[in-house]
Amino acid sequence: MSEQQIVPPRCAGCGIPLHSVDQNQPGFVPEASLEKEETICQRCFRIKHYNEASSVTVDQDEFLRLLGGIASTNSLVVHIVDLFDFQGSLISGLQRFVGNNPILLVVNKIDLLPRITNWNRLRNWVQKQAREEGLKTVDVVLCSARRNIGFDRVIEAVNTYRQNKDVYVVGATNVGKSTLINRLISDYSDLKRELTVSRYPGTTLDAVHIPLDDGKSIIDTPGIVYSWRMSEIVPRKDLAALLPDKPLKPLTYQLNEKQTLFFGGLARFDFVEGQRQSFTAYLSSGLPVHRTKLERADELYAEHRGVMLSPPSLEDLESMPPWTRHRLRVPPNSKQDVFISGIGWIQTNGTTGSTLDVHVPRGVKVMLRESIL
Ligand SMILES: Nc1nc2c(ncn2[C@@H]2O[C@H](COP(=O)(O)OP(=O)(O)OP(=O)(O)O)[C@@H](O)[C@H]2O)c(=O)[nH]1
Ligand SMILES: [Mg+2]
Repeated sequence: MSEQQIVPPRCAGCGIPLHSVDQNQPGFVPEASLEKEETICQRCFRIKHYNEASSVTVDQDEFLRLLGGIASTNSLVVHIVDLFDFQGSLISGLQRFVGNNPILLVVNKIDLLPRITNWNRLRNWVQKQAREEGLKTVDVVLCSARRNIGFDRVIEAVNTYRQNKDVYVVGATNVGKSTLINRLISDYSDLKRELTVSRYPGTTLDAVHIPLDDGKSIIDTPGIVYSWRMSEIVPRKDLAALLPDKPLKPLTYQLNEKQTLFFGGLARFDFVEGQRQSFTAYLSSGLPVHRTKLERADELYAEHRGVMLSPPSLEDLESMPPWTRHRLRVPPNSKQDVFISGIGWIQTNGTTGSTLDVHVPRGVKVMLRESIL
């Protein structure tokens, strides 16, 4: 008890220690608010009320210490992954950090997939992908925290595996950890409390312990920053165009070999070799697609980048890493996705195989995967 009195109070929205010393430091609150309960810091206030983009980044070593500390606890680990950026947001080495604690994999943002999705098939796909990445889980649940879809199953699974333990919610930035916990709080306790959520990655700054009625806690954690995610690389003002808000509308392109698609100015997709076939792109509708001949692609980019081929805008081009090329070979008779972290994916439909080049800012994860749909 006495220990609690000497630690500084923390922001109820993002977990940062509160102070009233310097307005420009995260955690600032006017002195009068310091003594109140459930205070939120000025930054959280601005995110909540003005949708402001926060520019604080969490020290990753600090974060890994927090994650590694879970190994010595007896808890349930809920790992949240963003379905739109599955391979970008999965923490494949999570088991190493959390020791013997069970991991429940919650796949969030399923509202972004077309309504006609075969959910059983998708769940099997998730299980297989997680296994391939070396992640052992006790169960897999699909949900949409924001749209309140599949939440009965989330609660049922948490109840089943929690067994009077604490619950750590972990994941990459922006996958919806805080949104999901806000829903859990309203189901598990009478607390009138709301964690800060925002469209920008890096909202939660430190662990936030939320007491449950049985004396245990749900713990929100800051998101891990993966530099291979496009959402960590693009300027913040372009995130709205990049991150989908509504169900993805598949766009189908009949392409001959030697044709190219540009996805804004963020990625370029070359159909280098193969028989004429269709490709189905699942992207945010905020990202304009331009089609051209492969032989004209370099020229088109040089002429129109930052303007017709945007985001990013001209003034932000400088801050982006240069593009690198990934060569992919799709085997015959296989339905695969070209996955580009943060952009979405392009489904291949050909029966004869193909050779593809994908150009993206250096570091962004690009891979072929078994088709999600
Ligand atoms: N489409 C969709 N968006 C969601 C869903 N859940 C959360 N989001 C959105 O994802 C964004 C990030 O949500 P947060 O809850 O702040 O994510 P977080 O994982 O806590 O992020 P950090 O604190 O930065 O690690 C917000 O814009 C949410 O509205 C969902 O089920 N579907
Ligand atoms: Mg958060």
